[in-house]
Amino acid sequence: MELRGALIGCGFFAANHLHAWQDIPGARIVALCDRDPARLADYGDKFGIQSRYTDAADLFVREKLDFVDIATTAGTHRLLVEMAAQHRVPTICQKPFAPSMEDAEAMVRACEAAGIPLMVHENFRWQTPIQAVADVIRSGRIGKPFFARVSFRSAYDVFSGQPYLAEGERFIIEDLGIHILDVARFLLGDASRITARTQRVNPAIRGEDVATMLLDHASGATSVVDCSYATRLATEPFPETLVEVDGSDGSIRLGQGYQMVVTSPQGVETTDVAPALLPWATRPWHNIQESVLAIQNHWIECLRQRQEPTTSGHDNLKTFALVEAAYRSAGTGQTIDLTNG
Ligand code: NAD
Ligand code: 89V
Repeated sequence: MELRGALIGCGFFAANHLHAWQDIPGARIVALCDRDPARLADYGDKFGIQSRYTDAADLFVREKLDFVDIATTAGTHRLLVEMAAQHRVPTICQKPFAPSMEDAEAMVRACEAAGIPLMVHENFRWQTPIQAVADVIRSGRIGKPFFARVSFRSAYDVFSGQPYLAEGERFIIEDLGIHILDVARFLLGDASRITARTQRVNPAIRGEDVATMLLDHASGATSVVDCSYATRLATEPFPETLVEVDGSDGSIRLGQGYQMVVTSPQGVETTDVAPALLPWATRPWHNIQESVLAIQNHWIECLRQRQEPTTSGHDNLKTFALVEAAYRSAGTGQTIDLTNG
């Protein structure tokens, strides 16, 4: 049976969702919603979707849906997720999940009470190179990981496509660090403590554009998560996340250009873990674009198998708690303990 979805929020990033939905057999976006009629018309025409709404409340009343994909910015997530829960429509919500922990927890509660699945579109861990690193860790080839560095440093102009990123009081941890912290959790497990420092180098924006974070993981491992949009490099790496993992028996280095070097008792192996360039993708975004297809495929599989998505709302509360704690640490200079509430 074909699964019928609706997409809310026809902005900058939603084009990737819509392209990816077209590539997923057995699922179809049957309706679109955006409060901006021009954007609604543009995406409706481009993707051949005739059912269009400027008011999400109308969409939920009039459409018979198997899921909804919310691709608006964080300020509207709670309202829309609670609306979906009220209509018992399984929901995907873009990151950042919410502007506050209170909102994030309320959304998880609303979906649990309605008995519907909720997945946060936290796609970075679904990138091909990140999955490749996780596969090596899982294989046991490098032994027990005791250290990781997960690093995203760039000077790419993200503000031209997403002008709101220059306007918020918070920037890099909330928008980008959230992905990188999630990757650290994905690779090394949950964190118990975090220490963070932030800087603003670009005077034209309001929030911080550099963040350096130190995490203690429950496993005993330590990680450094560092993010910058103020780093000019010989070859611009956007949007590559670089990873180093040291284990008791070896190491992994995911370097720029999507090259992964694994050193283990079996020797040294270099693998090209570059993402595919999907027909609708454009460099340098293709790594992220491929992960959109991967996470949406995962959602459909989970819906069909009645399984909890790996980045469920419940799981994402832990990534969101790291974001909140990082800002608290940067503000106070203190290490924040995540184990006591
Ligand atoms: P955008 O501002 O370009 O688009 C948001 C759209 O939502 C706008 O067209 C707006 O009119 C519409 N909208 C807002 N409130 C609405 C409502 N109540 N009902 C209907 N429509 C509404 O934003 P964007 O850059 O596309 O980002 C959207 C989200 O995607 C953000 O949360 C952002 O952080 C996230 N994002 C994720 C990734 C990723 O890789 N996961 C990449 C980029 C952006
Ligand atoms: O993935 C994101 O959320 C984007 C970007 C990669 C530009 O930070 O906002």
